Amino acid sequence: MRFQEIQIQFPVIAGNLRSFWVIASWFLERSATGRKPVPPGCKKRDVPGEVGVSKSNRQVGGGKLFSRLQMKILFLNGPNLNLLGQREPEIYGHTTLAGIEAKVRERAAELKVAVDFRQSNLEGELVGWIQEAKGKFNVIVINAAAYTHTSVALRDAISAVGVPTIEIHLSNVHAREEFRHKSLIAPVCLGQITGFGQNSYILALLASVDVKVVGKTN
Ligand code: CA2
Repeated sequence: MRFQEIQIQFPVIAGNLRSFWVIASWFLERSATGRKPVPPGCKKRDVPGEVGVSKSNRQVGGGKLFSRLQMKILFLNGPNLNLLGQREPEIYGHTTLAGIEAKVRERAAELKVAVDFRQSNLEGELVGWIQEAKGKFNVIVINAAAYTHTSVALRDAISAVGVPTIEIHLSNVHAREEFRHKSLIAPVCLGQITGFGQNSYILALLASVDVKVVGKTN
């Protein structure tokens, strides 16, 4: 190759090298972070998986970024809900808690969100799970069962961690005994879904996916 030819070829070679480097660094960033980086020439809002999630919602706890694909919802169930389907079907239906969990997981898979589903008869264990949710879950959905009406500890935990929380009930607590009308956790929750049987869980899942306003993000 003569000197003149090299001079002509150089911009072409340099251009190809630049393109190669842009593509290579996109792949490197993707494998290092496990997330899809913004493709060259695209704006951040064009990236699939970022759609529909506000900045505040992605920035939950510990500076971690969550995309819609990675959204995590913690379902907590309080005392005696492990007995569902075995007693009082006229109030709570015939479905077991495992049956409800299966329905929630099915719908969550369609919505491409991750769920964790837990039950405890112990107030302290529920408090512990709420505390640990900070930075790990975007939303908590809680059927606190009888603790709804009695537990200052649950209310304080929900208030302290600042993870958006939705209160749910299978039965319509407002149509039952007066002591069930009062919820100690309602004032620190985003909202309450009550009286739709197992659909209360599905409605809460749908509401969770659209939660955009996040209080504290530490
Ligand atoms: O309607 C709900 O989801 C409740 O949270 C259920 C609680 C009750 O204390 C709340 O007022 C409303 C009771 C959960 C106990 O579930 C049982 C299931 C089968 C048999 C006995 C209790």
